[in-house]
Amino acid sequence: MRITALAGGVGGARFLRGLRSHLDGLGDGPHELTVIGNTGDDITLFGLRVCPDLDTLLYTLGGGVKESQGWGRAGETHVVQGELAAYGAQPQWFALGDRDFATHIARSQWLGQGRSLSEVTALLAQRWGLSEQGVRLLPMSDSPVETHVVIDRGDGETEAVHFQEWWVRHQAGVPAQRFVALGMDRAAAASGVLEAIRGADVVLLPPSNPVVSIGIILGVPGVRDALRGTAAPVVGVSPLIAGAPVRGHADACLAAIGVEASAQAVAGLYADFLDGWVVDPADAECRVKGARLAVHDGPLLMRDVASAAHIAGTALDLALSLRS
Ligand code: FO1
Repeated sequence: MRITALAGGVGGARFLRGLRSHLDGLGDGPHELTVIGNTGDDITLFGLRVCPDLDTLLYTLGGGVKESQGWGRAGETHVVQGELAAYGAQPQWFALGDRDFATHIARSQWLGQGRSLSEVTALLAQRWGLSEQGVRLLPMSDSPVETHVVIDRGDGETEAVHFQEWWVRHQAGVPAQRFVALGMDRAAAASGVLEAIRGADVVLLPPSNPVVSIGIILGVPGVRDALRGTAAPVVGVSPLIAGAPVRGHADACLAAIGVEASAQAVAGLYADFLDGWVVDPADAECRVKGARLAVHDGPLLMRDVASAAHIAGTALDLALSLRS
């Protein structure tokens, strides 16, 4: 079975690790999983290109992630960061560990040699054994797209800051007026992205942030049309439970675009292509025009691989029921 997923950071990575586990349990492989990763979070720091969502997907699927925080490397140290701070090098609000730095150095070296982000991502994925798992990780685009956030400075002025500064330095605590995906007007879908959507047997939307992760991928030219046109059922998993995000600041992001923080409202953002929607029992009364609802038979919380696998199984079963 060819499965394609659009994914952001921690929620997307944990869901896909669960999906891999669920597919292994089915024992009827091989299944090809193509993951289209959000690159709107990407940022250049200390002259290095950092791709937080792609790295979170690599580390989580590859078994190297720091489990308690969902991003960054397990067993990490921060010697280099301490030395940078000693020199007063900025910024210091974004934690970069020594092992993580190697990823950014390798990526920046290969990009500097003229390789595309897709090629670089494939090289990094080799080290993490993704192809052995039948997983192909594609950036949504090979040209740079950066999400910036227009915030109120408080003195009546507005200011645009990089998404990571809003997300990490301000912890999304400063009201966001709107999000701007810089570079999207010049971005083309990376090779294989649109084909992976059109040629899939199933398309899944993990419980990633609907505004700054899934929403950014949907902004890549051709992606939304491919989702509308694919013969594959498109099934998503709600990132909200009873109006609250499972983690992160999805509610602050939804408020910024004037959308209610509910499972129903998020499904409404995908209404033009969504065929199925998986919700927590607390949201059983959710109604989505044109999409079939599956109420998960337990909390929609991915506490561990097993619970993520169970949720992925619910989403996959809903998709397969929509195919037949
Ligand atoms: N998130 C934080 O809350 N604080 C950090 O200092 C931080 C550093 C960081 C470094 C590398 C990386 O790949 C991710 C990092 N994240 C950090 C997470 C990141 O901001 C978010 O996971 C995504 O960008 C949003 O999905």
